[in-house]
Amino acid sequence: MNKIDRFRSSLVRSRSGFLDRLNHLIRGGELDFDFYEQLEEILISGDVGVETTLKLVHELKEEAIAQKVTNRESFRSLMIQKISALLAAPPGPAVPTEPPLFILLVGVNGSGKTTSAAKLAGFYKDLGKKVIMVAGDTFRAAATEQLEIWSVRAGVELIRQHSGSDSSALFFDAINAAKARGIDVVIGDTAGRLHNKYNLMEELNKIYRVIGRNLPGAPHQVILVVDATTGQNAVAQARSFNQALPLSGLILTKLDGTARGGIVLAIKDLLDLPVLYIGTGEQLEDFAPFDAETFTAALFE
Ligand SMILES: Nc1nc2c(ncn2[C@@H]2O[C@H](COP(=O)(O)OP(=O)(O)OP(=O)(O)O)[C@@H](O)[C@H]2O)c(=O)[nH]1
Ligand SMILES: [Mg+2]
Repeated sequence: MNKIDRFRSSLVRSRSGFLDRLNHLIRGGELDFDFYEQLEEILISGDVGVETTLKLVHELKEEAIAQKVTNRESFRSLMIQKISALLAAPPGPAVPTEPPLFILLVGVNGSGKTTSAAKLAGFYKDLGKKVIMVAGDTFRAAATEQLEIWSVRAGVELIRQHSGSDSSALFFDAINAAKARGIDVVIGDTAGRLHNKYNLMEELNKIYRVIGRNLPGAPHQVILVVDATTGQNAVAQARSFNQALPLSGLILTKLDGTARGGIVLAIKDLLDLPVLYIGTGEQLEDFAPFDAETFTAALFE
């Protein structure tokens, strides 16, 4: 299966939930009061969130009137355009004038950071880049072991230290190693942390500053790894992490395990943070860059 097929098949599960209801609703009929009520209810049930849903439906309603759209078939096209435009992300990461490109992964416990670090490493390796991963989760010995196993699978070198060492110091050293060896992309894993724990968020900010001190402009991309099954709490996570250090966007994991997925719309709408990649399983290949058009098309297939 290629990436798009895999993505589609993972969405099949989503389809049995709110997407089926959505597609059923917009298949035919009039645009009456009842229709808009149901549309709102379905979107909210799909994790789009109350605020974004109300705004989206209101705007769609206005556009339908302005464009004299009176049936659900034409409304469907309007909706596809609207969602695709809302989700459109700026093109790729800001590539530094000189390598390495430094990507830092952050997120709450168990969201999929370590797995995503390996997937991302594999992704860049496939593009022909020289990649290293950094085992920045120095809290737990098991975390480094886990990334070690992934680094073997991905065929990518790992920079590690004994557990309990300082994460910022490790990143600092990793940058020196990357410069010395002509590495193109450095991918940093970090320890999971709850977004409402002040000290842990402060530590993340310190890591961010130390990286920037050794490599001006870095980290070039700070990606929040979010479990798609978390639902609306993902918005709160994104907001808090974005206050600790400036996020570039998200990796949305475990899309294979949710019947919803509308959280993508909420986060982009409320925080203007794009989804950059999606995770659709536990293997290295279960990963793809997020593409707004493909995603939207798959929703309304
Ligand atoms: N189904 C599915 N499982 C995933 C995906 N991504 C990660 N997982 C699983 O989620 C669990 C946690 O993944 P990790 O990568 O260890 O998460 P983490 O954020 O590094 O966790 P901590 O370091 O403990 O904070 C593992 O069992 C992974 O196999 C995904 O896209 N789909
Ligand atoms: Mg981890």
